[in-house]
Amino acid sequence: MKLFCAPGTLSLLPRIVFLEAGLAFTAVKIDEHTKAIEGGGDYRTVNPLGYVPALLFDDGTLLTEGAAIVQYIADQVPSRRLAPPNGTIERAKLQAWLNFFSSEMHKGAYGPLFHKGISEQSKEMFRDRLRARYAHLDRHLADCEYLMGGDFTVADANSFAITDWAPRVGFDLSPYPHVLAHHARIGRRPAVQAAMEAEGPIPNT
Ligand SMILES: N[C@@H](CCC(=O)N[C@@H](CS)C(=O)NCC(=O)O)C(=O)O
Repeated sequence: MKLFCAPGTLSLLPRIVFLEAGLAFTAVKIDEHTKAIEGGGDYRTVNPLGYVPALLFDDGTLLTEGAAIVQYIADQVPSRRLAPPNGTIERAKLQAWLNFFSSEMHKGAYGPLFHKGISEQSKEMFRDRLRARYAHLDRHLADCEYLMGGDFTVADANSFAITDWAPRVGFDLSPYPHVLAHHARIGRRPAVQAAMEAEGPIPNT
């Protein structure tokens, strides 16, 4: 299995989950902007959508979307309890968090903040959106160590991966102490530290 990655992106999420799961995979680095694959080739020939993460199976099957990839990995090793069993309300709640991070936080707020062409006025609108979403997350984390309660799951890894972008877009997390504590807690996990190290430094763009 090949996991296509780029430093500073959402590929940190499945990389963390692979390490938490203890499953073997091969990471393939790409340049997020030029789409060049390290070692040669154009990433768009693998994933026409051009974005990471993507998981390429040995039989040629391609799985895109971080939320789908991490659930697939979690389901390979149920003993690690990285996601509740399929078909349960707990699993649906986990999916609600993954969708929240993907749509409300990533695409609906962080993504536009990374774009250089967007006006400061528009950026403030996206920061407002992040403030409302982080206030919700902070209230939830006031009562639990992990998003799903007592166990670390792929949802915690998702929160970590995207919250790590806050300083890069000048978003102040200090009004959200429970989010900050959660971020620090997840960041201390050996798998998370190893994944960050392996993703490598974020290139200047
Ligand atoms: N819907 C995708 C979005 C992935 C995504 O936006 N990845 C960004 C990096 S965080 C990317 O590769 N952007 C480059 C591009 O869209 O060309 C997912 O949730 O996995």
